[in-house]
Amino acid sequence: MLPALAILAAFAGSSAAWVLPAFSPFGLTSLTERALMPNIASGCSTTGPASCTNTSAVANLCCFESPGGLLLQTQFWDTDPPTGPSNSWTIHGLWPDKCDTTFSENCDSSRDYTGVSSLLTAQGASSTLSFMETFWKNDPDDGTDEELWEHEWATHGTCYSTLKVACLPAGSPKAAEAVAFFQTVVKLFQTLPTFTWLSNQGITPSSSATHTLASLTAAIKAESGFTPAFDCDGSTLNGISYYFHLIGSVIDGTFIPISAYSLHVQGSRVQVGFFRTDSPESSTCPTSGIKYPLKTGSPVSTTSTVSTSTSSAPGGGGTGTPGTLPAKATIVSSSTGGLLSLGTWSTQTLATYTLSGTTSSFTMTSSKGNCGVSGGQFACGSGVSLTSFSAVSSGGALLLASGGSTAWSSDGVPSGETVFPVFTGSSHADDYNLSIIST
Ligand SMILES: *[C@@H]1O[C@H](CO)[C@@H](O)[C@H](O)[C@H]1NC(C)=O
Ligand SMILES: CC(=O)N[C@H]1CO[C@H](CO)[C@@H](O)[C@@H]1O
Repeated sequence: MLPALAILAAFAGSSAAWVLPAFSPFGLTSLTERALMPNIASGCSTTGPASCTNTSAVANLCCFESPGGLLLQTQFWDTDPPTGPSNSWTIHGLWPDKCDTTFSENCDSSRDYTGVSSLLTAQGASSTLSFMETFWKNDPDDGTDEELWEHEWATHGTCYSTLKVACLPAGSPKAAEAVAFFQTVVKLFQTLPTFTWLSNQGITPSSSATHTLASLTAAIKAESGFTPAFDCDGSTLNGISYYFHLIGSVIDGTFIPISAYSLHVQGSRVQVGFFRTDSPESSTCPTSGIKYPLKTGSPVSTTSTVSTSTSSAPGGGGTGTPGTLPAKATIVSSSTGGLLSLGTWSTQTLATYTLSGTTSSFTMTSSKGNCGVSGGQFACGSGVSLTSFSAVSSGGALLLASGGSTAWSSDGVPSGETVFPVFTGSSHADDYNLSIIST
């Protein structure tokens, strides 16, 4: 079996964390880790502000994706003609939307590279290439896979500020940034097993069943913790987009999942706003009667097991593997933003927390002091007494729990300078989960 298939199998069978430093692919075997390691390093810090969440201008756009800081990992479900394995969605691309959901395309024709497969092979990324050959498929009526890869790079890849040639280490080979792009897209896709997530929630392809948009959306949210946008051709499901902000560079930064809502078609692209309430999503699909057709062809094996060793991956970041408590983490809300050092909920640059203990019982501190829950409110500071927390693996995320509950809530949703205290339970107006993201 190809190593690449084994990697997917490892994902399909387990709930690997899907918020990961691009360098740290979810506890793969060391051999695979080496094979998928980017060839170049950005040198960027992993603790800066996430794209689209900064409150003042950030100068170094090699380490801060801008203006395209709203990243969409898009996938296809192509059945007519079928492409890729019968039990996996396939990669469409990774698109940089601006924070207001508009976007640019075809940003630098001088870097419209051809011969992607040769570039990947020449630059030591042949395992990325073999994965792409199975999972990044063009509609044969539209052209070859190579043509789709070239198109995705030229149309979207050239628009990333963090992938400009001037951002690369001196002496990088020509097109090294495109090689890094393909490696990152593959690694991110491997954390987003749409077929398995839907199947885990009882939604499998069928020639007769129909689904509501709400049930499809709820299924992915239950598995991943976040709301994607579905795409349809008429009433037939054919695509999905997962939304991210990015800390650092596309080369080796950390993708922070966010939820999407309120979609409408603009040209062939989807427009999206940010998910702030639990109201139903809209997308390019109708609200009901959605078909998820069978795909003919061969399945990829999901029975083989690959070590899900939780040893820290090279490249600085932890793996974020559920079951392992990171020593340093940011705490990210499933709604928007995350926690500051005083323990308040904010969309500003998140604090780094120090965690000690195990997933079943640990304590937290921030730069302000001890963290704890008192009178139902979470806070950190010099006068705060430590209380014990636990971490619950859910749908690929590691959720912060107090008293065994992963529910948290506040009296409002933060924006700009406005922050809100964080309470245990869901009794306040806006409730959310808090993911522990290794830094
Ligand atoms: C965030 O940083 C980018 C890049 O410097 C800048 O264009 C944008 O205006 C900043 N956003 C805010 C709200 O200051
Ligand atoms: C608001 C929210 O997403 N709440 C979820 C937090 O996690 C628990 C269990 O993992 C879910 O049951 C809640 O719906």
